[in-house]
Amino acid sequence: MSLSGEYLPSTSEWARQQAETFEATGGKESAELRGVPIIVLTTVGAKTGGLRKTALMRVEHDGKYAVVASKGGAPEHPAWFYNLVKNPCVALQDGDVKKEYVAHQAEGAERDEWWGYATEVWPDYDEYQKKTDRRIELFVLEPVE
Ligand code: F42
Repeated sequence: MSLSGEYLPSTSEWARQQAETFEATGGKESAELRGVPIIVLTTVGAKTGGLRKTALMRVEHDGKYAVVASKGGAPEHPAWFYNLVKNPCVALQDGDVKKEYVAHQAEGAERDEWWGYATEVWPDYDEYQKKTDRRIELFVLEPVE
């Protein structure tokens, strides 16, 4: 199963730039945010059906990844959150490796475990959560065998 659809660039210039440069250079350029590694997640648009590419912090453990729908603590979820809810089949590029995963929203103990991995990598996630009443959602991505 490989994701198909027309690539629709993000309306956020800085994020679009980082995602496109990262992908085009096989993860060699624009690979970090403040010195912390990023990944690029490709999702299928919940409304457009187009392919959306989103730079996110790299949170990996035992071959699985988490993506955190923080959007800097904004009151609303990022748009890509809705894509994941509707279309859990995604692609994730880490360095020059791009693979397919199936995402699920983490709850309970799993969510606590992965929130720990995420804040180890990017402590600001805790600050973002303090900024908003919205529960910042976390998805765990399992590789498609
Ligand atoms: N954002 C995070 O939430 N978490 C992170 O860990 C994170 C890390 C990060 C690292 C580097 C970097 O450059 C950016 C980083 N960001 C991080 C920001 C991230 O890349 C996104 O810019 C941010 O999360 C906002 O995501 P967004 O999907 O809301 O993007 C906006 C700007 C956007 O592109 N909106 C589009 C638009 O046209 O307004 C719509 C995008 C979309 O997916 N639309 C769907 C569709 O069908 O095409 C519909 C979605 C719906 O509402 O149903």
